[in-house]
Amino acid sequence: MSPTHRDVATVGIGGPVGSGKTSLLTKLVPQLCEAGLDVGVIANDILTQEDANRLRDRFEGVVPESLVAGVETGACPHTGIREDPSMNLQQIDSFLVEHPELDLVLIESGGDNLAATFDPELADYSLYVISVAEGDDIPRKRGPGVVDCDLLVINKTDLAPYVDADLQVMRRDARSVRDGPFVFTDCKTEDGIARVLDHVRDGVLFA
Ligand SMILES: Nc1nc2c(ncn2[C@@H]2O[C@H](COP(=O)(O)OP(=O)(O)O)[C@@H](O)[C@H]2O)c(=O)[nH]1
Ligand SMILES: [Mg+2]
Repeated sequence: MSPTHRDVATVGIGGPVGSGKTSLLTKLVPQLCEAGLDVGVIANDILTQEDANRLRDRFEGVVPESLVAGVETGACPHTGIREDPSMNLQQIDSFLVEHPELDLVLIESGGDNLAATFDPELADYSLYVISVAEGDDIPRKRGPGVVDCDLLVINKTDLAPYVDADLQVMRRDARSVRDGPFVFTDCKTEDGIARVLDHVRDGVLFA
């Protein structure tokens, strides 16, 4: 029987616009491929292929072009990952026509608030990416994305001194609002990326 989206592991990457979701993808995907996995990537965008095109350029020689897709949600991208994930699920099915060996699909979706959560049918494991530059009070605002994701990623730690963000406060608040893990990252130096990869591997591939 031909494989369907149910046979492929999926990781959702949500978070506010500009927090570093695409940057994180560009760090994670090559390492997952290096580990021998066949990986596909979907970027949810309202009306454009902007993110998908950027990812295709970045992944040249790493991920086949036909495994990088933009899903144009035509509305708030959250709709496509939470209320009606069918476009994303269909995209995974289309990947499988040419690439039945596909192991894992990473799905990026941005939004302007803290509520972008993934339908569990679409994402087996979800990351939520915030940036220290949005203010160190973000974790304690208890947005559903921050609280409910499988792994909270607090990115751009390099910018903390320039925006008066107190990482100790963010650590304390992340601990208090979440039961699950969180990781501080700096996508420029790749600090913390290995820990994100460990969580993804444990959460999805060996679950
Ligand atoms: N200084 C710094 N800049 C970052 C970091 N991660 C991402 N950026 C920058 O932040 C901007 C938005 O990143 P992007 O990955 O496109 O965010 P997205 O909208 O969440 O996909 C880009 O200019 C990135 O180069 C980081 O850890 N540190
Ligand atoms: Mg992006």
